[in-house]
Amino acid sequence: MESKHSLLVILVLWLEVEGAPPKVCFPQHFMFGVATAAYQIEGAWNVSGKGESIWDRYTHRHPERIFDHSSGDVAADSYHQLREDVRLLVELGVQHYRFSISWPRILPMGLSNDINEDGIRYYSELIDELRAHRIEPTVTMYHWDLPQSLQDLGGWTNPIIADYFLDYARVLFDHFGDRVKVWFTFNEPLSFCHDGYGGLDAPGANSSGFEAYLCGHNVLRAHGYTYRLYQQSYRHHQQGVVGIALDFAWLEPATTSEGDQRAAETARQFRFGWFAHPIFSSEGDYPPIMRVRIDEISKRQHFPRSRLPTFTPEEVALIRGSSDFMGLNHYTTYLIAQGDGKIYPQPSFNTDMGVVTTQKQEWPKSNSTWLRVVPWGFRRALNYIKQKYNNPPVFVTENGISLERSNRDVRRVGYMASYLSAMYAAMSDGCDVRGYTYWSLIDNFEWRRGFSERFGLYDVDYSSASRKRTPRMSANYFSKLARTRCLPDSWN
Ligand code: GBH
Repeated sequence: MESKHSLLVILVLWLEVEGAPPKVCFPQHFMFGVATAAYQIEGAWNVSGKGESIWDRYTHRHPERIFDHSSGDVAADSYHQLREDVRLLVELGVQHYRFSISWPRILPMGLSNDINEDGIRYYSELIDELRAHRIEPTVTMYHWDLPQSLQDLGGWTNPIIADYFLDYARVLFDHFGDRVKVWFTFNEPLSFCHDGYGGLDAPGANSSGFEAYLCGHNVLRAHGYTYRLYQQSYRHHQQGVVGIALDFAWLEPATTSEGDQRAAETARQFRFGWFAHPIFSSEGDYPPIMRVRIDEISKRQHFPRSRLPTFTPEEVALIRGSSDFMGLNHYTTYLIAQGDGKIYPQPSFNTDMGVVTTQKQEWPKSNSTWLRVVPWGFRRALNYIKQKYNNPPVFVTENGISLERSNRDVRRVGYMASYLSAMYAAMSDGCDVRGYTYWSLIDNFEWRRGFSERFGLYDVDYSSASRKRTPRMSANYFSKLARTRCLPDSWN
C-alpha cells in the first residue's frame, strides 16, 4: 500500500517534470483581448468631416521621416472594414477589444462646439457591433492623433489643452458612456511626450528635457480632471472605470554594483515613475529623484527655474489616486548602467536621467530595433508595480512582437507563450493582473516605421484594395487561449 502510493507520487512528479506539464490556466473572469489604435488602422483620414491630426500633417509634410515614406491615409482601411474587423474578433473568441477614438474624427477642430456626427456614428456602430457579439469595448481616448488645430496652439505644451481634453472626454462619456464601461484616458504618455515633443515622432518638436516635461505635466493634469469629472458626473449612472495605459519596459541593473543598481532605479523613476508616481503612489507628485535631479541640473545650466514644472497642492491631490486600475504596455527589457555624470548646456531628458541603456546581444531579436525577447523582465515589472504602488489591479493593455512577414509565425506564438507564462508566474507571486491584451489584432501603420513592421495576429495585404486580412498561426493559438483561458499545449 505504502509503496504503491509512493510509486504513484513518483509517477505524477515525473509526469510534471518530464511529461505533460501541468496546465497553466488563468482565473475564470480573466479577460483576453487584442488592441489597435485609430491612426494605425482606420485610414479615411479626410473622409466625412474628419479634421486633420498631427500625424496626418507630419506624414504629409515629412514623408522622409517615415521609414517607407508612407502615411496612415488608408492604413488597414478599418474605417470601411468595421464589420470585417469584428468578424476577426469573433473568430478569435476574445473577451474584449481595445481600440482608440480619433479626437479629430469626433471634433474636427479639436473643440466641442462642433461635433462631427459621422464620427459619432462610426464609433457607435463599432461599439454596438462588439456588444452584439458580447465583446467588451475598452476604449482609449487618446492614442497620439491630436487635432492639428490644437497643435497650432502648442499642443500638449499649452496648459489650456487640459480643458480642451476634458471637453472632448465629456463628449465621449455623453455619447458612448452608456455602452463603454472601460476607459483609458491616454496611451503611453512617456512615448508621445518623450518621442513626440522630445524627439521626432509627430509633432516632431525634438525638444528633449524641455517641451517633453511641459507635455507630461499637462497630460497628467488632463488625466486628473477627466478622472474626477467621471467620478462626479458619470460614474453613478454609467458605472464604468477610468484608467490610463503606461508603458514600462523592465530596467535591469547591468551589473550588481551599487552604482548600476542605483542607476536602474533612477531610470525606472524617470521612464515609469514620471507618470506612475503622481497617479499611483500614496504620496503623489513627481518622483523625488526626478524633482531633485532636474531642479539641480537646470540650475547648473543657468535656467532661472526648473525645467520640470511644479504642481499646485490642489493638482497633486487631484491626480493622486486618479485611476481605477493600471493599464500596462510591456514589450521588452533593457540593461541600465551608471552614466558618466557629464552635464551639457542644452536640456536633455537623457542627461537628466544620467544612465546608459543597452540590451544584451544574446537576447532574441524581433523585427523592431528596440524590441528583444526577455520574458522574465515581464515578471519583474509586474512585481515592481505590486511592490511600489500597493498592488493595484493591472490590466495588460499591450504586449506583442514584430516579425518578418509570414503566416507561419512560430516565434510569435513562442513570444506569447513565454510572456504569458511569466505573467502567470507574477500572478502566483501575488500580482493582481486582471486582463491581457495582445498588440495587435492586425498589421498596421507603425508610426515612423511605416508598414515595415508587422505585429498582427492577422496579416494585412496592403496591395489589395480591401486590405485583405489573413489569420496567422498565432491567431489560431490566441483563439484557443481566449476560449479556454488556458495556455494551449499544441501550437496549431
Ligand atoms: C507601442 O509602444 C505603441 O503603443 C503602439 O502604438 C505601437 O504600435 C507598438 O508599440 C509597437 O511598436 O524607435 O528606438 O526610438 C511601445 C513602446 C515606445 C516602443 C517608443 C518604441 C521607440 C523606440 N514604444 N519606442 S526607437
